[in-house]
Amino acid sequence: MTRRLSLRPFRLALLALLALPLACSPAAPTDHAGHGIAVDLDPTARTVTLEHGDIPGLMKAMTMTFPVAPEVDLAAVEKGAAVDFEVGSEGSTLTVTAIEQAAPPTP
Ligand SMILES: [Cu+2]
Repeated sequence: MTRRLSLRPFRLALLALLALPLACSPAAPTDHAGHGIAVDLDPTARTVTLEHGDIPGLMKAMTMTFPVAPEVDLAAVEKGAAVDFEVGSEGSTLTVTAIEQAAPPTP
């Protein structure tokens, strides 16, 4: 009983240490790369609505609105443009951590 209680703070500290690198790194290994169309952009609310294809390991193709990370420059993306993006998770929230207009297809 006493022993289990004394281990608890240590275990919590260890968990916090393990979580730190994931929370701080912009290109964390939990980021998933996706491709789609930026059907809507809201620079004020800092959201982007993406009609995206399959994101392997994360979700199937769908249209959905994501919050955008503070470091992302939404002005670099035009509404309706084809985009490449990355989705990371901050806590339980999926967030776009990088987005850029896709290069036009080469003939
Ligand atoms: Cu989705």
